[in-house]
Amino acid sequence: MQKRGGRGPMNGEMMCLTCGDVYRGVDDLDWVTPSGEKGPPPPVVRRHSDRAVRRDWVAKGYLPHCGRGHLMPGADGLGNPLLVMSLFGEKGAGKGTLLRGMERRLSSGHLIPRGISGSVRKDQEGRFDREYPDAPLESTQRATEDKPRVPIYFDVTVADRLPTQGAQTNTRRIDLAVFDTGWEDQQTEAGVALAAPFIPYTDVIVFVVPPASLALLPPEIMQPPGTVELQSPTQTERGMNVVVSRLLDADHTPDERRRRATVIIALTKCDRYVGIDSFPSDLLRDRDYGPSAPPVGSQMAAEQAQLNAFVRDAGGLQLLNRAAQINGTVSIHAISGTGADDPRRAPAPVAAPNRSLDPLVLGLLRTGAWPSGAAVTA
Ligand SMILES: Nc1nc2c(ncn2[C@@H]2O[C@H](COP(=O)(O)OP(=O)(O)OP(=O)(O)O)[C@@H](O)[C@H]2O)c(=O)[nH]1
Ligand SMILES: [Mg+2]
Ligand SMILES: [Zn+2]
Repeated sequence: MQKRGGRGPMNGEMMCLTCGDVYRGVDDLDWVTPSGEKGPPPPVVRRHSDRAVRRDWVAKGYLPHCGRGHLMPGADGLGNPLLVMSLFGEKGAGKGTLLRGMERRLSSGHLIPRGISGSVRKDQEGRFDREYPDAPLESTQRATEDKPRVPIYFDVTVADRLPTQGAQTNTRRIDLAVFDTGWEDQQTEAGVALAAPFIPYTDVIVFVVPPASLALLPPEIMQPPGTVELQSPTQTERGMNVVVSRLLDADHTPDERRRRATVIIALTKCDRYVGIDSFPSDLLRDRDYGPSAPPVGSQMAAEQAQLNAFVRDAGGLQLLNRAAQINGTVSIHAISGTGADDPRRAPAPVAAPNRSLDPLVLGLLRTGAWPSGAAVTA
């Protein structure tokens, strides 16, 4: 979790996560409204009378941009902590539907009983509606070195206690930046540094692994009749290798990596596993976020042994080992019902779309941004 903006090489510096350019402070960024009107950097409040100036500035809706015009985090110039989440995975793996599922459930208040709320940042709503409509998703546009990926920003608010605890709650605001990478970002190791400078600065690394990436599953589950899956186990592993080597090459000590990144394998399209004995069928039900449910961290921890065995049996040991090279710990999550085999149809009836919140929730938990998540049993 980063104090403000992308973490630069020196304290207090900000990096544009899209192009990698580093800035010394908010005064060095370009502040521009969504309609293109340029303005001053956020005014500092020293005296009472400065408050009105600041209110006017906020009302204008200036957004920070790097010198190349890439949108940067921190809409209100207040320097909320930044959580960066990146989804990696092959074409058609289910990244977009996972992100859409997360957004729908976050913004409709699924996590409010646990003290978390949020939605796509105001200026991102139009873009999000275009790229992630309720209709079948288009394949996400590939990023290139000339046109690197700009993340989608969310506003997230986290309370330090559960609403049921009665006592006064303090809330903190977090800027969430999500990179939906598209498979292209991982094509070559040389290209990846240019097209995806954000990789080493990612707090929550999500490898999206669909059935077609798991070689020992029955063929009709990897690829049900009538579907065309573009993923393959070797290609998935290759993509993961590129991301992992980029992380290991980056200028972090192993200790920094351990402290920083939450590494997740998100198994997608798990509704296909409904008849497989070794798949824990409990995970095909929505996660319980109700006030009397066990702490979410304990729920997730309790699922790991079975999921680990399932992934091994299904031929995914290499993927587990590779992901574990980042910092020794991988958390596996089962997501189903965010889409359907035939995208024109409704998702499978046996499905747990609210598990698309898992990467965000685990990321908040691991960074310590969500104190109430770990400690509290309601
Ligand atoms: N059965 C099933 N299919 C799903 C699920 N989630 C997604 N799909 C299907 O998987 C296909 C690809 O989903 P996307 O989310 O567009 O995949 P992507 O990783 O964003 O792909 P690119 O943008 O091309 O990189 C679509 O046809 C979805 O309907 C699921 O939970 N279950
Ligand atoms: Mg996509
Ligand atoms: Zn930039």
